[in-house]
Amino acid sequence: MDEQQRSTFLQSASRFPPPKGIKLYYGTAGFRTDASILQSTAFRIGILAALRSLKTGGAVIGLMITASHNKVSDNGVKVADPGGEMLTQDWEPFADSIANAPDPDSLIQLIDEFAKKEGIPLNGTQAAAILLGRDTRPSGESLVEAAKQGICSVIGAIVNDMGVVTTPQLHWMVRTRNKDLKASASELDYFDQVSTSFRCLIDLIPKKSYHGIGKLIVDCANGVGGEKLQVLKEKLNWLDVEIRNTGKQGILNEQVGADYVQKDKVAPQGFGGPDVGVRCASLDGDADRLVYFTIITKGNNQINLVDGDKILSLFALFIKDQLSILTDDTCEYQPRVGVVQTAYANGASTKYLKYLGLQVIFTPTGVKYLHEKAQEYDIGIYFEANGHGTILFSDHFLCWLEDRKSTEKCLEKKNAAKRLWAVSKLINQAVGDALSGLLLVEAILQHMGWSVDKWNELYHDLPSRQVKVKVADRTAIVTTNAETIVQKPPGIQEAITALTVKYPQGRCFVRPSGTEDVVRVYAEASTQEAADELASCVAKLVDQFLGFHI
Ligand code: G16
Repeated sequence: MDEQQRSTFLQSASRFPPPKGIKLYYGTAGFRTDASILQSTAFRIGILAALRSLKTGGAVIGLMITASHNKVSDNGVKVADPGGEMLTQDWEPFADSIANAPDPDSLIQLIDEFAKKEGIPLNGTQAAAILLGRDTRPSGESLVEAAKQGICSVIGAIVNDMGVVTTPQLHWMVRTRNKDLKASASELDYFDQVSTSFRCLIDLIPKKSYHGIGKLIVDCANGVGGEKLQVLKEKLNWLDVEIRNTGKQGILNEQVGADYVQKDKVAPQGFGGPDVGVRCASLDGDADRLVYFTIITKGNNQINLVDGDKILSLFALFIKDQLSILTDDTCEYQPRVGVVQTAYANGASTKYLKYLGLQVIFTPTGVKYLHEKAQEYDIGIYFEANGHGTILFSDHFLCWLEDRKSTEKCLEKKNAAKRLWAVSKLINQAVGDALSGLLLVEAILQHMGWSVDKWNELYHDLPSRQVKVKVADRTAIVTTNAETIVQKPPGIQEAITALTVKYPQGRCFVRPSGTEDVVRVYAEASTQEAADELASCVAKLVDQFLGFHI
């Protein structure tokens, strides 16, 4: 690094001292913790984003300030790589080390060493471009400012602040700017693309199977999704959607949103008796997760949950149907379809997907792992049970599809090709996106003429329960085998297995959360009582091994 760069770093870094006595980790989805201690992290990850752009030949890199489903007082910093996907895992150790560097001198030394090792020019000869976005958290503005100072301390880096956007919108803009070389790919372009492709799918519904499927009510977690869904509603002239929990009154993610609905299996605040039987959906705080539900009876908040596994199954079924119209055994090219899940996937969903003849692969929790796996297929569909997921299409498949779309003589086949093409444009191929996912669910339900109940009947979930346990140090838990087995501390896995085998169809695992300071426990069994009991016994076990009393 040259002298000018060194002194610029020195000056700006001294304004952002790291919090004392706290170790920061790059977790499941970037850094996430109480917003009050994140200023130095935002600044330093701003530098990292600029370095990443330099390393990738000046590609646009995204930096999002969000803590997604976490409570409003938390915030977070995550980086989007040139394809719009999460930052390459190779750079996570560097992110950890610069976030924890105790002073400006050690920070600059780490940057210098890393830049040399990676061959990153730090002499102002190359330009770097960063897109910045944030969710609606009150702490977002000052963290964006800190990130900007980090970015601009790298000589030659240019920052473009997109303001308040959903996380998937920012990832989409990064991907589109790099992939389609659309220098200006903006939020407006995002809305245009998803609404046009949604309309295209609706126009392709064979008239005989077209049924109105009634009203949809969407809980927006009091986050950014509310105002963005309103834009889509107006663009689509879509009168049958009611938007609730837009943040004008309630608190972000507090008893609202996809995480609350999926984990607690209850209706969010603002929903009640009059909504019984109506198709409802929940987004999370930054609109990267989506689940559906219906309220069962008046007078309590019990729901039928239609989670990420069911969304995955619906998408997989639709894609499989369209592919079977388009190809037969004589076809030279047989696209490879892969489905990616995590240990949280309900056992019944995996069984159903295998029954459809699909290949199912498991990865650890975190879209960074699922996305990477899904990229290995012509069509890779990934979803976490919590509603985070998307569909990826290979370039090779899209070329083939484009050709079929224009040359196909048979109308039915041509339309199947057009549908798959529209799906590839509607779905956000950068990352899981609640808004584009919701439009795809709505289009498929209309295509099938299905109610939400009919959709929910695809298979019956095994009863399950998730609980969180506060422990002294969650990193003491080390897992393996896509997080299904605990390696450390010794003895705990044997104890979990001994409890699990007592329950018919029992399955249970524990893992440290990468976004909250807790250990998560998941249990499945043949009855709800059994799943609840197993989860609670294993939670006690975790507390015995790792609780504060030790
Ligand atoms: C993030 C990740 C998801 C992950 C979730 C929970 O979601 O993007 O892939 O499933 O955290 O992670 P953990 O169980 O490690 O806390 P979000 O919506 O919060 O960004």
